Amino acid sequence: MNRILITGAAGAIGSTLRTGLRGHYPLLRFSDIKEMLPVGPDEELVSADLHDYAAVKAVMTGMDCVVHLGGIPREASWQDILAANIIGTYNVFEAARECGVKRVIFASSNHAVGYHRAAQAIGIDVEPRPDSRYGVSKVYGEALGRLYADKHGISIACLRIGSFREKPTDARQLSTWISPRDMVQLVRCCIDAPDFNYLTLYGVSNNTRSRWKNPHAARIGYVPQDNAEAYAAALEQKTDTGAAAEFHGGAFCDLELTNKINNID
Ligand code: 15L
Repeated sequence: MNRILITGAAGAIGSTLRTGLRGHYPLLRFSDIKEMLPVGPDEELVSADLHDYAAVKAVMTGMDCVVHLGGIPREASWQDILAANIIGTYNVFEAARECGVKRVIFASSNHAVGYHRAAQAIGIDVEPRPDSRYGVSKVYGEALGRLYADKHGISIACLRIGSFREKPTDARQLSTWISPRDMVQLVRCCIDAPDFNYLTLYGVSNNTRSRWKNPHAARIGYVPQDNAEAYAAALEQKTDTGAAAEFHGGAFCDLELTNKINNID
């Protein structure tokens, strides 16, 4: 993989990858609708609205691999999720197919499986249990990835990213945190790994309290270096209550909740 496109490159993860991937690939093309830092060597900056198929196809042309971070990274209205995460993600996979891209790395989220009980450690094969419209858009993106892997032979990695932060900020993140340097390593492993058809990975650091089993990490050589436990003393008391405490998805599970927690099996 020599020519890498990053969508949503102006966001938090995209900006970290811009620094972290620099110098490792002959061409890095960064796309966003937002303004980005000035261009560096071996970098191209392009503006593309993911909702506009022609624009997505134009930025995809000539690429070997796409890291698709673009879209809304939190809960939002259906109209906004539809435009950015549903239509935008379809445009990315379809343009990848049309342009002969070999691999797509899709930024999914733990919120695709957020309504599993936190008391239960989960692996990659649990049923989808989205905790939000945002989570539904990530389940959909994973399903699209599976379709494009099976039907069109594009190599796909879906990253169920946990809490990407400089440092963990609350008790939940003692299990869900992924550090910037582990995020860079994870994406590099996905880009560099030899052929694979379809992989699901949790995007999480080497946290002692992690509740996510990550069997495909070894498959791509991902060995996270950071552990949120180093911050435990300061954060252990910063716990959630209600649904946010009960389920993997944390606060997303409380948003707009009208059901009773006990009714969720
Ligand atoms: C996500 O998917 C969000 O993009 C991020 O802002 C965090 O809220 C994270 O999940 C999390 O679960 O902590």
